[in-house]
Amino acid sequence: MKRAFITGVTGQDGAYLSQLLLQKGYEVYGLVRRSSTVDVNDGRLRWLGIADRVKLVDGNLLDLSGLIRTLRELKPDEIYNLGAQSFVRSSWQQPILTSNVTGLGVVHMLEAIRLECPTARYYQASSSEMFGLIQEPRQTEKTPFHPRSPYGVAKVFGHWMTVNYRESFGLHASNGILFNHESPLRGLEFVTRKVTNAVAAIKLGLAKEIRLGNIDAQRDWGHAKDYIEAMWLMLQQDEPDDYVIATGRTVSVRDMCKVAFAHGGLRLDDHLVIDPELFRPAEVDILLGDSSKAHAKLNWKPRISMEQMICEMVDADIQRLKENGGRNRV
Ligand code: NDP
Ligand code: GDR
Repeated sequence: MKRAFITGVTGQDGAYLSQLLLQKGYEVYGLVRRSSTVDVNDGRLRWLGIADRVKLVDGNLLDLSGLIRTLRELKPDEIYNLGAQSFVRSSWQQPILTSNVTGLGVVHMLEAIRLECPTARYYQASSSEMFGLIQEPRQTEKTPFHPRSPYGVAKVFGHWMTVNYRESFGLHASNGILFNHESPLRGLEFVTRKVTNAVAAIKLGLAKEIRLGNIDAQRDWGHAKDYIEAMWLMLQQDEPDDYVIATGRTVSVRDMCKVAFAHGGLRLDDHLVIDPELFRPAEVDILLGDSSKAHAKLNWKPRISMEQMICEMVDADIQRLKENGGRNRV
């Protein structure tokens, strides 16, 4: 039985990846941060019905000694570093924390692996935010980076550290440069989920409006379930490498909203308020990925369209709001 260790196991991708690995017969361990509340933050794992099958380990990406001890004990075959301060907007509020967790946290993982399990295979969650102010209309593995937020800068650091440990120490370390991917388990602060949750709330009479920032921004949106398969595929290759994972189609926030509102039988213009407070100090205007390499080498292709995904998210939010008395917990 193969053993996997996932940081960020309580997040969107960590939950779906745990599910996939359990289906494949892996033993799955996940890192969780201590919190002062009684409940473990395992709502997503519970939503998928796998909370009792994932073994949670207390720790933090900021704590190198803990990571070393954990890897010494577990000796995992595969390690997926999904943990991060992942909300771009917060990274201007907390640039130092973001640099430490999202950037330096990667070096902590790489050092712990080098010391304790150098033959383990490592996945680093790189991001299309590294392209930022895009240098080419379609971004590939070769497109130069120009990050536009402290988050993007921290991801560039983690990306190159992963390349460096591969080249310096021969680690089987791969970067997945994933474009935006969403699902019913997406955090409520990200724009797709904010919109689908608002559509559900408006439809149920619990809210009247949604406040958004720059709705002209364009993103290449895919489904998390498709994207976590690419993570796993990267670690099954004989040689480590870096891959862009994207759908190859870009859609504005405005058009994504229209899909969500139409699915709820509502009109966006009746409920939208543009709030200047929600604009970012620097914006990533457009992203469009080219994942030809992943298609050729991993035989990976996305299956779920943006429209299917947004409708699934609206339906899930309506159901959850009904079940939870108007409050969404996952
Ligand atoms: P989420 O924000 O849903 O999850 C982030 C996870 O990181 C949570 O489990 C969180 O724990 C954990 N975490 C945060 N800080 C620490 C810390 N100091 N130590 C240990 N764990 C920590 O992110 P996603 O699942 O959406 O994304 C997964 C990864 O992929 C992230 O690295 C993200 O930056 C990256 N990425 C995501 C994309 C996307 O579109 N979703 C695209 C490209 C890259 P807790 O539950 O306690 O908060
Ligand atoms: P992003 O995702 O920054 O691309 O990072 P997010 O959904 O936060 O923003 C997408 C775009 O929508 C615009 N926008 C708003 N965004 C939010 N969150 N809330 C709003 O009210 C709003 N109004 C307009 C934003 O300005 C932006 O242009 C995500 C994260 O998952 C990262 O961790 C990951 O690396 C990248 O995707 C790829």
